[in-house]
Amino acid sequence: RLDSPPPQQSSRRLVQKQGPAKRGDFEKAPGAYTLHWLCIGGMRGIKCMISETSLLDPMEGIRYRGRTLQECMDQLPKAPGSKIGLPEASFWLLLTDEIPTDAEVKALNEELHKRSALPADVVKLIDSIPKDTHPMTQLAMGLLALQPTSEFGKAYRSGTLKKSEYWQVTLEDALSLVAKVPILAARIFCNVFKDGKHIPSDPSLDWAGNYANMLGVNDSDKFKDITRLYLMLHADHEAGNVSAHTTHLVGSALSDSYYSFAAGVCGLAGPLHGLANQECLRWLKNTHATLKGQEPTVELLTDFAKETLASGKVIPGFGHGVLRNTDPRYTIQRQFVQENFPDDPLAKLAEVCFQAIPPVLEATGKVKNPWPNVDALSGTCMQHYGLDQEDYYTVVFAVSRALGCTSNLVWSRLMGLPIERPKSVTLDWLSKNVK
Ligand code: FCX
Repeated sequence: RLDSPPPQQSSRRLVQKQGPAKRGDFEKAPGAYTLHWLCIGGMRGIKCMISETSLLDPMEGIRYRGRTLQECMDQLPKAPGSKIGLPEASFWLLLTDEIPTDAEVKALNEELHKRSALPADVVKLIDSIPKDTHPMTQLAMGLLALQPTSEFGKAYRSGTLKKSEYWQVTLEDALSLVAKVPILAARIFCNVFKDGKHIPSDPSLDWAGNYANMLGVNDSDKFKDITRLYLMLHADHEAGNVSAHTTHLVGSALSDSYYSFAAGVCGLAGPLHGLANQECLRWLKNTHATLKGQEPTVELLTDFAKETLASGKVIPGFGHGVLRNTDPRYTIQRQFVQENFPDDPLAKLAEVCFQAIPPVLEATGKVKNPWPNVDALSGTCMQHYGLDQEDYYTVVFAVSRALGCTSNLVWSRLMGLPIERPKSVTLDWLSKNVK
């Protein structure tokens, strides 16, 4: 029975006591599971969606169209002098299952630049938002303000759009949304953190390099590179994560790409998902300040981690709903850190966290994956180059996630997927109907 759960226990822990509810075992022995677990366990492991663009393996991490992130890094076209696979090339890959040539990425970039201007009314709206509104709220508002530009919305309203043509106008929207989102995001940054001084878009730059440039915090090639890396690594993480799933769910009602991705962005703003990178840098900065110049050690960091757990909080940047290993996105960022700024104080601290935190989480006996995820380092990388306004970090994540979420919408329309409508039950139904 689920009645009167002790308040200190999560519903999942209570359910776990009742059956063999160990994640991953569902595939091996579905009959051994109770419906309790499926309904209350956050739907882990239930295969119920199609995502053509990427697939997440618990041990080796995400593959974009069958390619590991390292393979993407090696194979995707690069900006002159850079070693980072371009994120807009990964957009092409996610959409088409093909690695684009240099000429194709150049053409894509030209197309994106052509579509990138924000309508004057959207600029006016963004500029009028109070500066203390969280940047993610501003981003969601900006995306909704762009919704009237949706080609899908206009074509659907005209009454002449056939089902077989949905994907084409959705592709138009995907291209325009991806083109506009860095311009919108940079405008929000400069309004909030740069007294409204804006740097114009530079059509000679690639999609991510131009975004980095418009932020106006650092004009070095290294900052452009870390931005390219960030945007390439965060582009897609199959369809079950909150932002991708929300975008897909809302899109399944034939809401256009702007409505759908704005909803996904609201999900990304949650601290258990995209906001974890902001929370993680905050945690590192607080720990660094508390150390008052002492060299971080595994012993000290173990104590800090235990204190965080004891205060009832999660340790941001660690754990994952699917991964059961160190996130390869973390590993690739760590390599960048070690090649470029191993002596940065927060990078050194993050390195000690890598040793200290997993054993603390393992010792709880409940954390399925004690290893670091992408958020454990992404903020550390950005702050090194001067982007240290952690409230803004999830916006950078969102700019990247636009690539995967909009690609998925195009494929949902291509496959003619129906509206999503799973079944819910009540606690009373559960207690009466499960073994
Ligand atoms: N610190 C403390 N407790 C943690 C933890 C962490 N880093 N990770 C998991 N746990 C706890 C859970 O809160 C849960 O406790 P409960 O049963 O008392 O509710 C228990 O361990 C089992 O959770 P688990 O099955 O391992 O993990 P979930 O799939 O439920 O949750 C997230 C996965 C990512 C939400 C969880 O690990 C977490 O909160 N991590 C910290 C926040 C974070 O880094 N999020 C970013 C994830 C990712 F990269 C992204 O989506 O962007």
